Amino acid sequence: MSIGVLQRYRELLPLNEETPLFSMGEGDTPLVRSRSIGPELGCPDLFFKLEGCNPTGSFKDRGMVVAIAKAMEENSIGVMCASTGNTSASAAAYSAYCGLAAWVLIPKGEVALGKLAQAMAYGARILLVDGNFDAALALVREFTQHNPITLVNSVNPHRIEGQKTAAFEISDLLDDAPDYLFIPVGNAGNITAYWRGFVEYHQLGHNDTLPRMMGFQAEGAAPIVRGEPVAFPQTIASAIRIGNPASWKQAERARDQSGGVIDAVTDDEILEAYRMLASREGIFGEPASAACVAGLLKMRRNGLDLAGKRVVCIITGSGLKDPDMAVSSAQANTLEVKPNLEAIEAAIMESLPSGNRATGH
Ligand code: AN7
Repeated sequence: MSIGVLQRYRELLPLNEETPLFSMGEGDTPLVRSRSIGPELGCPDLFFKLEGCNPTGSFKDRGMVVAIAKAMEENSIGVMCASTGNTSASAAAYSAYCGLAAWVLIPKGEVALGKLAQAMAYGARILLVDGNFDAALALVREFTQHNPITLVNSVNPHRIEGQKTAAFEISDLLDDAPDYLFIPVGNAGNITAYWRGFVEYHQLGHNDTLPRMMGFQAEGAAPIVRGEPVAFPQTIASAIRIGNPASWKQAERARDQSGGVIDAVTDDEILEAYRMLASREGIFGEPASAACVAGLLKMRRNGLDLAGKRVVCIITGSGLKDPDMAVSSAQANTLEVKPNLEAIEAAIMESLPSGNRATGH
């Protein structure tokens, strides 16, 4: 049986005797050493934390298990969230497991297909809002203030508490904090959670050091970088298409206290990192996740010295969440062939790396 976040970090979470302890297998995700990008950047100690390996395919499950356990403890009848997709998938799954009702508000036409499919399959009530994520979150905050339904967006402090456990796992595996933590920023809950986790582990004496927090927004949805809300956020990375992050101030604090940065990367840079991660590392993250790798490549280009540094990139969600993006961004890898051996041989010869062609037969 999976131990899960609640039991494993019981002492470091806001739990009591009344809180039910359960797990769908969240947490304890892989930390994989880079074999290609790291060495190329002069950074042999580059690691990817694969949060897509959580039960619903994103980091949200770490926080959701705590938020839902607390909702159960408080005898809540149901939960509600606004979402660019992953929060809704996670809320829907954990609610199904616990027998709670779930209502999710989703910006109509802006959520990746896999995430919508999950929320539907898990039986959540889906309200398609003719507006963006920020508008949907404002509605959920307002509604849950006046109704006995638990808000499970990251403005619910239990979400942040659960998500901080990823920082504990990284620290345990590396025997200290890394030098740099690269992470995508949308509503800014996760960067807040990681910073809290590292600070707590430091205060407890488990870590000697603290990482620099390196957060990356998409250029068309970069309110923290610009210093003002973005009314109509735009980016291909739909998970982080957010114009007015709820944890804005906490993210700035994490940046400033850690001596880090919050910067922006373009959609082209995100797509380049997205393809590179999958085709050269075998790690299929979603576009929003690739934003932090794009950020790493950008910082390196701008002269950041990574020699001797330990660097972790948080791959926040699975690439399978957004199949349309995967297919459209790798079209060139498919080839139609006639169903005969000659056609197959011709196609293979055509696509062999040029050095191997002579020895192909
Ligand atoms: C894959 O699901 O906001 O900065 O509603 O799905 O903590 O918001 C998702 C955000 C990064 C940004 N990577 O994290 C939602 C939602 C992925 C994400 C982020 C999200 P935060």
